[in-house]
Amino acid sequence: MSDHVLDQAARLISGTQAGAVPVKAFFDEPTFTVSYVVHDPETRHAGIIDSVLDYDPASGRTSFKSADAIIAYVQEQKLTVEWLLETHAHADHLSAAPYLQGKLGGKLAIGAEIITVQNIFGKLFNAGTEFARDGSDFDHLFKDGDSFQIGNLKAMALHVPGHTPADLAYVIGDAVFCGDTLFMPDYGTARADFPGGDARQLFRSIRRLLSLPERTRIFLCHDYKAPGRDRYAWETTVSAERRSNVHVHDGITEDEFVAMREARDATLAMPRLIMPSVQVNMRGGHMPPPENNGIRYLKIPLNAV
Ligand SMILES: N[C@@H](CCC(=O)N[C@@H](CS)C(=O)NCC(=O)O)C(=O)O
Ligand SMILES: [Fe+2]
Repeated sequence: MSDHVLDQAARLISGTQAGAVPVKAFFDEPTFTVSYVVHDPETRHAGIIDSVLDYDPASGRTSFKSADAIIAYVQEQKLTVEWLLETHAHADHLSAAPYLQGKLGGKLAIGAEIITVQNIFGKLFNAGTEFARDGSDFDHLFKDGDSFQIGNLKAMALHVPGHTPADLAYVIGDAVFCGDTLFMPDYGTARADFPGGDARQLFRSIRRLLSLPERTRIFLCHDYKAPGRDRYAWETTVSAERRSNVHVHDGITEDEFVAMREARDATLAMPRLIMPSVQVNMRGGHMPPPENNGIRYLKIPLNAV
């Protein structure tokens, strides 16, 4: 089946010199999340991908050490932030995008299917009518194949649903920020059992990414290490994933993947921060409105997930 969007992404990657796009990673060990700053060396315009707001669930306190490290890098490198890009509404950490936007500017973007996710979680958290569920908590919604620029750098959004309905991968030069689809070859793939998740869709999204040029650099959203590996890692290539990803290397069929993924997902506990994360991230990282005492609260639905 021809896939014009993917052909266009492949051309973008092939037309970028290897290593020409600087990518800086920030690893948050409490949530195993990797955030990135990617920039155009000519204009020094930048994008920040999947930032983390520090959150202590015991005290209900938010803090900014992780986000401030990104701000320090942006300032030291004299970058102008053009985009705050979310690969999806994360279920394991709160997004720092609104905090970063307040300090650095930039447009906050996510996939257009976020509206589906907002409806699912808006219902679960019984959000009031102040929660619009139309994507307006974000500045921009990307659809599959949408092009954009970071300075003079060419970039594209690819819709890669499965982990959640709204997942995007961002192709920026020869770098692909794949969100929660692939993990390191020795760890495998993301889970597909969150509300709206689908293992079959995830397989198709992953195989689509793996048909990009072999040398494509892939930057992951998480690393949990893997049995026998004692260091975190978050950068791989299409070639390495096709050769050796334990869940989806070349030759694994869709049915084999789905059976494996569903069996494995049945053994996984919910992420430690799922409840705070989804009710904040469905609002683009904004906190729920304050109650009449001026305090903002997060809810926990009992026996509902
Ligand atoms: N232990 C982690 C697990 C987080 C988790 O479930 N991560 C998702 C991505 S949001 C995943 O795909 N995990 C795959 C796995 O744990 O094998 C936590 O509590 O935060
Ligand atoms: Fe995720």
